[in-house]
Amino acid sequence: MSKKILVLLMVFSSYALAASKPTVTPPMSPRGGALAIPDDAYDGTVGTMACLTVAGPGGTINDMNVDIDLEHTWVGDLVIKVIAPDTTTLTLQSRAGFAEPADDGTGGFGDSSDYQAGTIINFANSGATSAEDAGSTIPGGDFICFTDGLCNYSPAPGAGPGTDFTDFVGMDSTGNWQVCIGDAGGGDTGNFISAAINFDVAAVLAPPTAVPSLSFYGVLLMMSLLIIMMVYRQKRRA
Ligand SMILES: [Ca+2]
Ligand SMILES: [Ca+2]
Repeated sequence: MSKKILVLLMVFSSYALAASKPTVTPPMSPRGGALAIPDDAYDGTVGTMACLTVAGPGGTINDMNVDIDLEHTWVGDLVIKVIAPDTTTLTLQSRAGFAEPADDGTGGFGDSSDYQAGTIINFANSGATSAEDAGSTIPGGDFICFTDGLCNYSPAPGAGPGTDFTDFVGMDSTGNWQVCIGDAGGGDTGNFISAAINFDVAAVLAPPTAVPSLSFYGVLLMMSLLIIMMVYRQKRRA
């Protein structure tokens, strides 16, 4: 192979490598501040919930999960949701231990276990326990995660919107996300301490720089010219 053709192939290979897209996982999103969860206020609307905002990092979502720190008695009162910037909503937990007929905050009691401050509850598709079963293995008044060691839950929307975190796959993560907690039963109260959304997104690529591009037909044309020149030289020597 001539030196010229070798150089041409090396240039072409470098363009092919530059076009590959890496995948990155950005650092954990910042946590918010503590909020009182309005007692017995939940009616299915976001306006009746305590919400914390988390900024999306940008990039297309491959997967995501949510960490929550809250303190509240009687988990059966609570509805927890994550809401995308375009308002796509996934219900993470809906009144554990109570088969609510509708997502409107009416009826039922559910499980009477508690959430304790400082124990981070993770909601992910890989969660070992359904969020509907939170507290089901411990007596009422004992603490979920702290007492039973069960801190990882898969979403259980119940009568609420959404299926699981695949609802967000392929979506642009840019913008303000909300994590919200509502309380649907009187008497038991608590606070929403912090939330983090852990995004796994495809890398946001920098805008292309002014590198000249070689199209397939351009390469073909250059190689054809090169071959014609080599044949012409051979003929002249002969
Ligand atoms: Ca339920
Ligand atoms: Ca309550």
